Amino acid sequence: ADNGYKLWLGYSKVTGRQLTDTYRQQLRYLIFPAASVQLNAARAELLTGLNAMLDLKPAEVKDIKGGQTVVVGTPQSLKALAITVPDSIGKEGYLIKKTLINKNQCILIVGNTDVGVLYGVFNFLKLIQTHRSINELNIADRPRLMYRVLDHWDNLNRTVERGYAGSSIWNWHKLPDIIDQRYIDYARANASVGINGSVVNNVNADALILSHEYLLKIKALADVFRTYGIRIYLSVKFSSPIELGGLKTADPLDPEVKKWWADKADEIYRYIPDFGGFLVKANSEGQPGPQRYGRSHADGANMLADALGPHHGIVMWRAFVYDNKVPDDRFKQAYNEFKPLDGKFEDNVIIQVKNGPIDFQPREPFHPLFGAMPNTPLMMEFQLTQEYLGFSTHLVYEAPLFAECLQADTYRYGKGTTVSRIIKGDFNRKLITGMTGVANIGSDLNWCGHPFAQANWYAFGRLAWNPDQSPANIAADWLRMTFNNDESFLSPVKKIMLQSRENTVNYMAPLGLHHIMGQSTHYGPGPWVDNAGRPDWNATYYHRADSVGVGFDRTNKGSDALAQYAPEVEANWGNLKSCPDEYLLWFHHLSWTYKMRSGRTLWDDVVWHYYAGVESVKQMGGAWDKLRGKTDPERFAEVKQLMALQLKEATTWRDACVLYFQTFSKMPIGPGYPKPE
Ligand code: GCW
Repeated sequence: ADNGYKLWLGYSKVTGRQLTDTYRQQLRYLIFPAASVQLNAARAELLTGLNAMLDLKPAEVKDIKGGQTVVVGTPQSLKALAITVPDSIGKEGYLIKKTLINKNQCILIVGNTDVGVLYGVFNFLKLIQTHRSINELNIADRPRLMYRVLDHWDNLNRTVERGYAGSSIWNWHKLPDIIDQRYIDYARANASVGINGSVVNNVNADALILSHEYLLKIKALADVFRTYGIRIYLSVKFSSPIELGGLKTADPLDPEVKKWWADKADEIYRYIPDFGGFLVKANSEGQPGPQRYGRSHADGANMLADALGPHHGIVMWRAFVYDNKVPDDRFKQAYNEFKPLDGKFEDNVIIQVKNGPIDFQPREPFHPLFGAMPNTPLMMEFQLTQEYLGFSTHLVYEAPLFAECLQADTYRYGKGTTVSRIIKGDFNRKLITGMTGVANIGSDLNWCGHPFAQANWYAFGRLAWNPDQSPANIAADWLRMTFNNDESFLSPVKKIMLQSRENTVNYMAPLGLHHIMGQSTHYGPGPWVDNAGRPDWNATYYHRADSVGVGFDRTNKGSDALAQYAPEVEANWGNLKSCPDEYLLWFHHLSWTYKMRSGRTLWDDVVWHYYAGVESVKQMGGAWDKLRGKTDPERFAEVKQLMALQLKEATTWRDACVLYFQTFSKMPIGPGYPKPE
């Protein structure tokens, strides 16, 4: 076993004589003229995959003779065959189709562009990896979002902020001379799910990244990524003109500052003609920004957009802003600052909004900015690295969390205005679109620390390609490609994955509790944190437990954050009769004796959820134990150990939280529950 290094591209041998034969029969000849680097990469991938899975080397031919030919390319690369590709699949889409050419049975894998072909090849390989039939094929697919980007919070000293999978995969010391095979495999994995952008450095950016020396290193990475259709982006520090350029100010309206950025952009594009653009965290958590000069986010973003615009680069400007000097509910700040700027951003600016209003908690309501800025492109920001989900020791499949947000109804243009439709630009076709995921990748042999954390990288790519896919289908594909196609393995493990996020919500922060984790590490429980240095880092700020009850009143009797949503959403979550249990304590302060839908008191329900969470981790461990022998012994043992550790930690979460909240409720832990350990 490769211990997970090959991710979902392990291309394990297809077993079963019948299946192998039907594949082999249909893949005897190959027409794949490859004049570009991307087509070459696609061709190499196809040959590697077929060889590994089927021991097959299709005979490469120039024209169709013997039938059973796979024909791969674009209308240009396949000129001699006069292939047409519909415009409807766009620049990055592909077609996989069974067809007759000169009366011969062929499988066509075609796109309008080389990168479309690359995506087509990966998806064709996926059919074989997942043991699907290729007897009848008629697949047309295209990405629904334009920018599908991974954000690495990687520092230049190779530490990774909130990274739990070793150190940074970028070896800045050895770049640009040494191209690690990891860079290539990283790019392959991304391309296989359609990710087309990578921000390689931390949003808490170092100005050094824009120095000449680093730009040469960036160029070396860009050259690798390009082969796989991936553009490189950089996080930039707003004060770079001061730190790097020696200017006195970074005021976005200052002509010298503008010129400095424009010159810098010109320099970057000299090395990297397809450079993607900048990601900016400004005026947030101590980062410099335009507000330091009395300017707005729009002033700052537009200045950078002007520098990149002539080169077709974009600015991804983050809406993750909050400030302890603003006395209002932290929940409300991003909306308050950005909503008034709707329509004021240049066309090549996209605002990156975290899925929820606070910070990647185990469960958050969708961010109120989604749907509230009709004239501004909003890019979804999800977090793949499990900062608040047990790092890389807890098994948490995040696709259900992502889908919950994407399918949430904002009601901004009537019922059915899901977050997904907002970010796809359904209501304003002129907007650029995108989704980003904070990467969970590091130098660990298995890339992501936990074998199952790879699924979060995979699922992110799939949802960025098409946000409406089902977490269950994505999990099934990932399992088949990463482990095997054995139903007796797949069905219990898929069940484990699909339940895993709710389990973790239960033992960490059920019923809408949020931000009750340990201070600064964000790992274990810390509902008692109340002297973190600023109020909005205290757990007590969020749960507001007292002798009467618990929860944050965000109705119009409290902080009124609910008013930032459409009236239907406000009414739904603001009313105790309709507010789902999952969001209850996000929006309401309720007495410990409040009668829940379950019939239990709120206190008993809190206890019930914490215990149920731990119980489900126990069950998950039991289910995994039964699968010994159904996968390689290395990963089996690794996951088994991780689950045992997760159980210990879930128990700690449960006991700490239950005992802490009990100091307020002063109510007993009901009969039937084991004593906290
Ligand atoms: O989730 C929080 C993290 C910070 C992070 C910040 C952000 C990169 O705790 O470590 O900084 O959000 O998203 O900018």
